[in-house]
Amino acid sequence: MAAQRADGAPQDDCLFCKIAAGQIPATIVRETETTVAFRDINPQAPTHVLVIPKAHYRDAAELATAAPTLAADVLRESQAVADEDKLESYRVVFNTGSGAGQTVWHAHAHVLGGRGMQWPPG
Ligand code: IU
Repeated sequence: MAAQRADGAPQDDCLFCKIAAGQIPATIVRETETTVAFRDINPQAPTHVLVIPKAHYRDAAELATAAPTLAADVLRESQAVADEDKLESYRVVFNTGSGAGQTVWHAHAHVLGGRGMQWPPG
């Protein structure tokens, strides 16, 4: 049976869908018609903001395949967050899959900045 095509519909059991809908509080730093950016509850840098599409896609790969314009919105908003926090340089991370550390299955960009960064990341 073919996998069901991702359509961005909200998922009842998704925390980030609830944040996007305003049903769960978050420290929101930016909002557009298609995206929300909010501070991570467990920050790993002075700036640690998550940028999410309001529509539900399980990870960055699914988002990019099913809704490439929306994926571009997420990247554009990552730059806007960096501008707001006056970051000259910053890192954007999409943990994709549990082996890479993904724990929330709604696509999100981590925007990290305000301190020195190591390469390679851990
Ligand atoms: P990950 O890439 O899926 O591991 O990132 C999930 C992030 O979501 C992680 O950094 C958490 O601290 C963050 N987070 C949050 O900001 N608010 C929440 O209610 C929950 C997780 I659950």
